[in-house]
Amino acid sequence: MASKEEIIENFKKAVIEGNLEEAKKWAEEAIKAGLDAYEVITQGGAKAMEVVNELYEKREYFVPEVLCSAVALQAGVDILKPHIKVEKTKVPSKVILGVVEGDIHDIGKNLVKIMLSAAGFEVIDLGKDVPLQKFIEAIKEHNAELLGMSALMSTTMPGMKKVIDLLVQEGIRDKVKVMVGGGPVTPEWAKSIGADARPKDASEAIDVAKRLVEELKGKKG
Ligand code: B12
Repeated sequence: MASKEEIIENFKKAVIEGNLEEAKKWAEEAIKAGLDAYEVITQGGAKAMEVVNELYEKREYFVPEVLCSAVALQAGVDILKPHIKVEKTKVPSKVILGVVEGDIHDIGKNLVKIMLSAAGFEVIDLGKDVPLQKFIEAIKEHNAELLGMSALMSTTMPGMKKVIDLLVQEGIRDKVKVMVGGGPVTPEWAKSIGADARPKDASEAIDVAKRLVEELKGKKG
């Protein structure tokens, strides 16, 4: 049987090459070998996307190749996700999640959804390219405690600020905690737009979500 390192490396290679069948095969091997599913996703899948990005920036890869890698990663994640184990939250809450308008990069957002759901949060996923007003409507409709927004492009990031401004305008900013994330979103920028937190990845999002909900409930008494 292949070692842990070999399995992760082979999964990573399959994602870089956009090889769907190999990605599925090595995700299954990882399960059979009893590896930590989240570690395989991050050390294999997310690391692979960093390499894909380098190849894209060097103009060795173009959008179709990047898309094949994204599809291969997603297929692997689908196999691995039922095996992710995380500690459940003591304060189950509703989270509205989505990728802001103009942006269709949803791999990161989907990972955040998988992790928060595994931790016992009720995730209402609005998907990608979400019209900004829709975030506000969903928060009101579901009476959600948390909002998570994702943006992978510098051109779409400002949408997050618009949503936070809309929350203020609607008088509901103090009813919901806001987490933002995605490659170009820095903690400084998150702070500057009035977000409550910018977890660096899907795993950190769990602890941050738990803390924010506790803060919110504490405030409500
Ligand atoms: C895969 C990919 C694609 C795929 C997306 C497939 C999909 N279903 O998502 C495809 C091929 C479709 C694509 C298209 C395009 N892409 Co693209 N893409 C990428 C790439 C290589 C990887 C992104 C990724 O999936 N990473 C892996 C995941 C796991 O990481 P992540 O998304 O960062 O998420 C983690 C954290 O950020 C965080 N997180 C993310 N969201 C959230 C939300 C919350 C609430 C929290 C708490 C945390 C959190 O947790 C996640 C998991 O741990 C990036 C490169 C990069 N550096 O990001 C370019 C990149 C984002 N793309 C880029 C571009 C330019 C495009 C296109 C315009 C190309 C074109 N000419 O058509 C289009 C845009 C289409 C659109 N309107 O959105 C640029 C953006 C540049 C900019 N302006 O900022 C990048 C940076 C590439 C580059 N170096 O130029 N792309």
